[in-house]
Amino acid sequence: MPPSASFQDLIVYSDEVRQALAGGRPVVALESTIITHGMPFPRNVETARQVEDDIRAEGAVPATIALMDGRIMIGLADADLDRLAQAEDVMKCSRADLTFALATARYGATTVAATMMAAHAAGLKVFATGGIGGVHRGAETSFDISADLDELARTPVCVVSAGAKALLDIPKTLEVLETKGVPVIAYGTEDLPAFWSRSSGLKAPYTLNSAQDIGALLKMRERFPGHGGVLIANPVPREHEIPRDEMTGHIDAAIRKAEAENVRGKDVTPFVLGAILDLTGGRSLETNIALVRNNARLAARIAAELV
Ligand code: PSU
Ligand code: MN
Repeated sequence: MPPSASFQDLIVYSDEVRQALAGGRPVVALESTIITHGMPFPRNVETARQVEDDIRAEGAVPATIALMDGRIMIGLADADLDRLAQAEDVMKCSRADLTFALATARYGATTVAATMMAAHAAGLKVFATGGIGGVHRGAETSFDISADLDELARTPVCVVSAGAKALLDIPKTLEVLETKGVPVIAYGTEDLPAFWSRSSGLKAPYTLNSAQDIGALLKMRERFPGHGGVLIANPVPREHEIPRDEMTGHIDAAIRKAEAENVRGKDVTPFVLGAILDLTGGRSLETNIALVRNNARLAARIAAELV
């Protein structure tokens, strides 16, 4: 995706991010759909600020990405973060929605896919999130496969996640990632993490045990023209995990509720996350916050390897 001059004109950097890039300091991209569609107010905005501070504490600079007034914001000022977290009608923007939101000057929260596009255009190489989208259960009839997977295949950004959200079909998600040439690396474990749980029950394709080793892999990828992204799966800290056998029932119930209410397309992930929040009595939110913070800290250390 060679960015055109006019596309670059749409990018607005925060002062903090502009100075970091000019000074060759590490920067970590952050998505905004997790703020607007993944967590309830006011925990969403509190978490967004906390995650930014976690990145600063590791010596890197956070760049929360969102679409506002026809511009691609790379780093949000405090007031803009507040506006986004509370605004009604924020669009959930994946690749298909990005230009629509910009052309109509709507508020747009970027998913993993759209955040990767924006991060790459802005010169950022490392991005921290919670869990990526993937192949939904029943995709063989619904065809519901997240655009995050295609973006990982085409856009050279390292995405630090806690794995694929356990509400997905994780074996099929892994198959698609392999087909599309995306390396999947578990951090410090042989098991593939499953978002709220430290293990999906599947072995991870690869394991690396340090930010330095991940940095070396990314530098190797850069030597190959047309290489795409890399997915890091970082298990949630043990004290915050909800074990897999405990999550299974909640996930099944949430998916049944989505089917009963005929939820479709891009509404599925936010709906199921909300239902799981209710079913776990709010515990899934605490786990979600802990894993995002954990991913942000690792992403900052990886970004430091690349400057
Ligand atoms: N992880 C979270 N909460 C979220 C998401 C991920 O902890 O809200 C969002 C991400 O933005 C991801 C999106 O890209 O859900 C996937 O949506 P879909 O399945 O519609 O592609
Ligand atoms: Mn989908």
